Amino acid sequence: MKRQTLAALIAAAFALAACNDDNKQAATQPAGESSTPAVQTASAAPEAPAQSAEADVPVDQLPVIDAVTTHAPEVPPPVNRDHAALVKVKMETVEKTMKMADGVDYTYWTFNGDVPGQMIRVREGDTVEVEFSNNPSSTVPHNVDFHASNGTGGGSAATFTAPGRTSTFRWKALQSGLYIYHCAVAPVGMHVGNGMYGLVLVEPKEGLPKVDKEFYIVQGDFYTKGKYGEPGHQAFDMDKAIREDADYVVFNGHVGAIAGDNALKSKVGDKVRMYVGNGGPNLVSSFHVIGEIFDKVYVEAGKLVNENVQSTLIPAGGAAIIEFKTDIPGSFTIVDHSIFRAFNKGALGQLVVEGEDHPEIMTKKLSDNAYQPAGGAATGAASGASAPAASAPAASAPAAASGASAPAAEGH
Ligand SMILES: [Cu+2]
Repeated sequence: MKRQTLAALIAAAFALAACNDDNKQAATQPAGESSTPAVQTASAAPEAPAQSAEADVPVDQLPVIDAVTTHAPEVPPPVNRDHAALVKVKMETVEKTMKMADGVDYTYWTFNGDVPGQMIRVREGDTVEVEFSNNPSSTVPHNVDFHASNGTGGGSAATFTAPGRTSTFRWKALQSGLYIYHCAVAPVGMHVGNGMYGLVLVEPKEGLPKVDKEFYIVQGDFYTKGKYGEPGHQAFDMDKAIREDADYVVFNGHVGAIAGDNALKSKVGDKVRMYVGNGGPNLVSSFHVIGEIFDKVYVEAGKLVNENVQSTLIPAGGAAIIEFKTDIPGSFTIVDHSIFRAFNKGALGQLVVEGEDHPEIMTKKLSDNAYQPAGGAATGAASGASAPAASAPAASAPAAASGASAPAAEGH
């Protein structure tokens, strides 16, 4: 079954690659909606043409903006516009050897030099012009499929680009949401499995509510010849990938990318928004922050909002927008709650929250005494030496360094 699927994908990708005249420019389509005035003040963007409605502004009359793109975990600033624009985005595919974990190197295939690729933020109704370059040092062609677009292959035929070439194409952001983009050159699973994915946020016309902190996180699974933590340069293992037998499951491409010195940071009382994607190629994420309840989840990054969520599913090739207020200080461990992935395969990060303590929300341990079952003698010795380690913060030991024997001390 998997092999049949792979064969179908390969066939589809070749068909797309051969179909270069399929490059329809969705920009000519009418937006079909009147504008909703934004509450924000105007940005430094060029003045929009005077208009009472946004529909039917020809693409050559749109103001032109160079996209502000960011490497994870940074998020581009809010769009702050009340009109459509032609947003120019530069993407470069680079094959690059980087650290997967301590002592472990891997030759990633990247958009703009890291995994995930840079985050792109546009507004519903914008036309996005992509200048897509494949670095001359690349060994294979690459392309990009924008899940945020409507059109055959998400632009994969239009952007199919040999090493040392540059392609451009345009697509119109018809629908708001948070969307994966990924390479779709055959074998697709290998390109995605080597790290070729990132996120596009298409803000609704009225913008998103203001928050204090925003973070960009993408989970991915990796398949290496050696097992987890085996030192040296590790090659991609196609057989393990087909079996979905991941050696590494990580946030932002590398073990420890958002843990330890790289932990995410906020303050008590902050409203935090996480833009979380899952590049796959195979595994569905049970995304969870230990010690936090998600106040809001934009389910599958669409318009459905769920509240008071503990863990949210993020499909491979999908995303979620997660919001919560930080109530008390501490280190909040970010995991895929398919929990061996967190403590044995790398899917572990931290949000470190600083500020005033609030013991009315959660106390520290108030007492630790010998346990005396009803009618029985006291068991256990004096407190202290026998105290369990379970209260130690899990955050102190990212799986990055400690490998397969990562600690069990984890409090929910
Ligand atoms: Cu590729």
